[in-house]
Amino acid sequence: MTPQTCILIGAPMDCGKRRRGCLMGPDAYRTAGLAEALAALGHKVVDRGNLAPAPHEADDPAAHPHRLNECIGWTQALMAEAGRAMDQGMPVFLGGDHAISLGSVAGVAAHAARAGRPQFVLWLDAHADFHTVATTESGNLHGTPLAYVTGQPGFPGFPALPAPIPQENICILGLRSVDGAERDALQASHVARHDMREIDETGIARPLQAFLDRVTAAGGALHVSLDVDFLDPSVAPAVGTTVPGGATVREGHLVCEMLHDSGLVTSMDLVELNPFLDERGRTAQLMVDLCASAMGRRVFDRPTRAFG
Ligand code: 4U7
Ligand code: MN
Ligand code: MN
Ligand code: MN
Repeated sequence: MTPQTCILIGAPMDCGKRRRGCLMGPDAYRTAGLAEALAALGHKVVDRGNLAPAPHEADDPAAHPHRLNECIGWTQALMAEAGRAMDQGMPVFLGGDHAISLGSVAGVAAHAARAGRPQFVLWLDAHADFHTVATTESGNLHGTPLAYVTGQPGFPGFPALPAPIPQENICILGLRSVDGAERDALQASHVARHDMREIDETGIARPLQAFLDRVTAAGGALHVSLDVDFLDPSVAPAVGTTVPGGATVREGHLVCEMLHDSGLVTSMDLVELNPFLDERGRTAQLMVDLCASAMGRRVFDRPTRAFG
């Protein structure tokens, strides 16, 4: 395994939805031993502490969408930080709700474009997060980052995207809650999407390996965005948007182990953890363990890959 410089970036962003608590996420990952787990694998770990949003206009708490200006301020701060961190190592963005990815993904994509590399994104989530500010019914912007980073219109006030990500460079795994507007937009798109029914039928390794093979063939940079609700709520209860029928612990680890073996991952988000809803830290611990698998933790070395 190639040792990396892992740059932990706390993003205690809580404005992407109404239920509060994701602002405690970064400290829960620290408490669960994320830095120590990565260091034990031989990586250098730099904890940058927590970011704050760029200065922004105050939000009307009753406005739709919810806390738009604060989300824009966070997006600006995260985009800038993502570019800086990519120059120094592998950023691991510690959410915060999934609205952090408006900035983290836009920022790493801009960096990849400057380096002349195509950006790919693996989205591990029960939801598609493919609403625009115009289509979101809930007004919760944590349901919008994939539409923003692929350059869909309908994000007034957000930073212009220097490098929108081509739809065909996105793969969503774990889907089981998709709204009507998202379904229509996704079906008309080139986003690769695999719902839980398909994962039940084929296993999770097959669609993942097909995507990783495409990233390899393109020489791409790969950002992985792991939403807690990708996992089944019985094993990962600390999330506001639980949807039954999610990935098992082993499916989560297999994805992360395959990601490590691919050698493709250049940046990562851990999002939507709400420690206020956790049971004795078990969800925070599982997310740390999954991140460790993605960074090389394994039981045995494998001379040959079991799948592919
Ligand atoms: B998450 C939802 F209506 N689609 O728009 C919405 F179901 O980052 C949920 O994936 C969004 O957790 C979930 O509010 C956002 C809802
Ligand atoms: Mn650079
Ligand atoms: Mn999400
Ligand atoms: Mn989700």
